[in-house]
Amino acid sequence: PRQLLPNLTFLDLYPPTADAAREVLSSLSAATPHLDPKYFYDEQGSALFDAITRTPEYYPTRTETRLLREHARTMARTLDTELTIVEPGAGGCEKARILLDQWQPRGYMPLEISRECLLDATRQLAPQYPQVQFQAVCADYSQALTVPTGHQELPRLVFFPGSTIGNFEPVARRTFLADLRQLAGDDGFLLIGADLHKSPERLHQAYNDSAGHTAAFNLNILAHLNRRLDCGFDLDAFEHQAFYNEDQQRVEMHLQCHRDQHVRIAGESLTLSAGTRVHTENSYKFSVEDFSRELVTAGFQPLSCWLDDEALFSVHLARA
Ligand code: AVJ
Repeated sequence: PRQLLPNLTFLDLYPPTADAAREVLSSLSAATPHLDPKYFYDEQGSALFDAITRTPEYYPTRTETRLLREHARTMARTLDTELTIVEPGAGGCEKARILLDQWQPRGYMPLEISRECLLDATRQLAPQYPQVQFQAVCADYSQALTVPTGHQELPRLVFFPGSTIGNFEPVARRTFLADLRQLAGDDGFLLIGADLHKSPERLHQAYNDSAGHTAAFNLNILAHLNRRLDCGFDLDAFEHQAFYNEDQQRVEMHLQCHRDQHVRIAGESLTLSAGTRVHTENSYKFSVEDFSRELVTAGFQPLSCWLDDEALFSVHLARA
């Protein structure tokens, strides 16, 4: 790791471009062409996601933020120990700020795939919390959920807000939650956000905001691949689609292709014909009971769960 500030180290495990190219080629060539949602998040994508979180229609971020603010002290009393916070997919670390303010943890380790975003955020944060040791790790946490370990190890609290867990399909979710349990260690904790079932209309609006930020965010996945892998997608040939899939209890996002696209990825050419739909994201919705059961299955003991008045969103605290 590089020492960037007295209390900030930076470890770069950004995945090699060649690996990304092979992965993208194979997922776009599959029977159901798809892309991993992690490709949404380059510098531009993180900025677009930020814009989404400020739209009136997208309730999750502001609801969860309010829950964290309101209950952080109660959480700290329940935890009753010194901690290091580990946050896979930390983005701009906005939510961690709430915990840093109210908990005074000894360490904070954000893992984030967007290097610019991670560096900007931690360079800002570290001087503001001189008593906290910051270990920034640029990594694709979906590849390997391992983190550097130090000597005097404190119990870890794994922080996984935002209902990012909703991106995983049920089987992958079970594995991932078990990985989070490993990451937490035997004396650790998990603080995780899970978006709740609600009316399809409300969900539809949240993923089809009138300002068009969600559409821009969805299309940016191709812009990102153009910038990073020089694929040559024509963004004008694609259209944003988002809808609630009642059977699967998830919001799906797709990019509908209206014109034949000849692109080049990992040295191979690939044609996406007009009418092809590229599946870019699932966002599963949960009930408190089902989600708590999934935590138990992964080896956690649920401690508390907080909901807003409208029961839009849930925040779960569990121990290993
Ligand atoms: C960051 C994955 C939780 O699923 O709601 C927002 C991403 N996609 N609008 C979500 C997203 C479209 C978001 N997560």
